[in-house]
Amino acid sequence: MNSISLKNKTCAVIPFFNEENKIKEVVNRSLQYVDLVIAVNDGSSDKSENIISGNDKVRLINLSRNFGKGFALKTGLQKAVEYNYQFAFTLDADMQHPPEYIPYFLDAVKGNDLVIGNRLNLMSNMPFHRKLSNLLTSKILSVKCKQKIKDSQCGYRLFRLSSVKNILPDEAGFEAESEMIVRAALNKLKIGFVDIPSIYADEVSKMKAFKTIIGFTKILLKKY
Ligand SMILES: Nc1nc2c(ncn2[C@@H]2O[C@H](COP(=O)(O)OP(=O)(O)OP(=O)(O)O)[C@@H](O)[C@H]2O)c(=O)[nH]1
Ligand SMILES: [Mg+2]
Repeated sequence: MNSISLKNKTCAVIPFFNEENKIKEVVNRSLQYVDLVIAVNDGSSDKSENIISGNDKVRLINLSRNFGKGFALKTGLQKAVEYNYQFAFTLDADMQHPPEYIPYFLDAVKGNDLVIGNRLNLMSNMPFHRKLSNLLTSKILSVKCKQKIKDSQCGYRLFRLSSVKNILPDEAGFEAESEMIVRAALNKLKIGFVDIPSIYADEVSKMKAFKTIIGFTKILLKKY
């Protein structure tokens, strides 16, 4: 086992795909709050791989090709479990998830197994089509999970790693984030939420609407 593992509690898993403009800032700002960043490069074809390098505080995992955000998240979370961390954050690498909110998540994890960022109370900066898709998918997943899921698509999350094993996703794409919520509800994990702002700047969304709708439908129909 890695020598850094046993003395530390909290790490951040940051999957990234072609984020050369933002990845360094996300990693450095996260390191103000966590003991280790596990950065998962999902087959980026830009310069992002060369922009961050592995060291005592950063584990860089280079996947052999682009597998999808879900697969990269699962790889990073499994690594966090292997390193014996107690908690793992997941943050997007496009700077939409300000690491400065990490302390609020750590507060909210008391009594919860999973804490999810909720952007839907502070939506003024969110593009209209994103407001619509986030509200709709959150309503649908709330019905599926038989509990209020305030923001089902937010990737800013805090996982209690002792209970993460049963909720790791099978799906490789963006739909994995919905799948983990369904699995958490089925496994009776406690899910909490923390209000965070919606941040949209110059980043270009990598989400493909058709593929995402198909993926989400698959999560709803899947046998668990
Ligand atoms: N590992 C991995 N990450 C990805 C992939 N595509 C996107 N991402 C990352 O997932 C995060 C979210 O991607 P976005 O395209 O911004 O999707 P989103 O934030 O859900 O959607 P927007 O609201 O449009 O920004 C970013 O940090 C991306 O780098 C991928 O194929 N693999
Ligand atoms: Mg984004």
